[in-house]
Amino acid sequence: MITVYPEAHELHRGLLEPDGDSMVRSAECPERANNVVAAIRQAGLGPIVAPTKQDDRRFTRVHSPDYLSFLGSVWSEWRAAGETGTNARPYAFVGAGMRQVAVDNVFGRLGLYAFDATAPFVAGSWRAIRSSAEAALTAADLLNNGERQVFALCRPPGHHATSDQCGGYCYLNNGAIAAQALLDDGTSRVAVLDLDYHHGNGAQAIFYDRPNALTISLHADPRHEYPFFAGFADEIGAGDGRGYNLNLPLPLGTGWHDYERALAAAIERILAFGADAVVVALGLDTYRGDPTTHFDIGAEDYAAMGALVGATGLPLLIVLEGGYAVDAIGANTVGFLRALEGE
Ligand code: SP5
Ligand code: ZN
Repeated sequence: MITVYPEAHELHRGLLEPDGDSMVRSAECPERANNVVAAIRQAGLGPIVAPTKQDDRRFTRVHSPDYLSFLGSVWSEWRAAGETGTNARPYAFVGAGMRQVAVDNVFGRLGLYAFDATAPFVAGSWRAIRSSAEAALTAADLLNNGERQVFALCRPPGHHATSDQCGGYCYLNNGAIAAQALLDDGTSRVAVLDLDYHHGNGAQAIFYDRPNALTISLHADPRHEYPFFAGFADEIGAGDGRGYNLNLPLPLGTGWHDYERALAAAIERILAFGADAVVVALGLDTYRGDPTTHFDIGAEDYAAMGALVGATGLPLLIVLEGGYAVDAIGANTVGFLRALEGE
């Protein structure tokens, strides 16, 4: 299996997140992707290639042009405003009844284009963000050229990003951009299967009214877990897309036995839909050793998970999402990917 690895991810470093009264090192750190690529190399999983340069137009199939331009300029605008820190982040958001308007002030725009405070910008962020999405697009092109399974080792992750907002460590929705590219280049029906611990609110929102993109997410129940305000079972799609979004919220503490049943239901729906390709948003934060989450999936279960997904026999584009047990993320990812190929 080919891995597309955007080494520019390392420029997105030194990220901070709020914890209690302090700002601490973000759980979303460069060591995550470094450990995954090292494990893939060590396992001899296949070639590791760099992403190819991509035109903005492939991003704006999913994201608004004004949001894309914000991502490219926010760091320098924030510095130009006299800020001297290392992490640019919003402190004000658009509340209910307020104006959703792109104002001149950079803090206003930071708040407009974000839904939470955990997607900060550092000096190198934009190059890393762009490169991560380019990895997903490169993987889509490889799939279109006949590869059956491709892994986009994306960092930063993407599945929380909507058409015009960052949040949850995500900026561009790598998986949705790849799914749209597949549709644009000849795939009739694409499924996005989100296996991250957190609800895949980004792809859900982006494809909510579309019947040719089936979005499915298995995740911790939003009544108890981030992102809190999306991911409920009654979100089924709208308009022409009604019936083409499936949320499978699971209780905190869910282990492989119950996860497997939900995954089997998801796969059944994908096959009934008649998907021509599947984008898998692979989060390794379902792992029982993850320091930020509350599922009970063991290291050995990732092989069973991969085998179930691989048994669909469909072309698969795997994008990396979360996973914060830095020392285990490599082995867990390789466990999943190896089993996909039916090894
Ligand atoms: C891609 C992905 O997995 N994003 C997950 C984002 C979840 N963010 C949770 C942030 C938790 C903040 N820490 C709260 C500390 C309370 N003591
Ligand atoms: Zn997650």
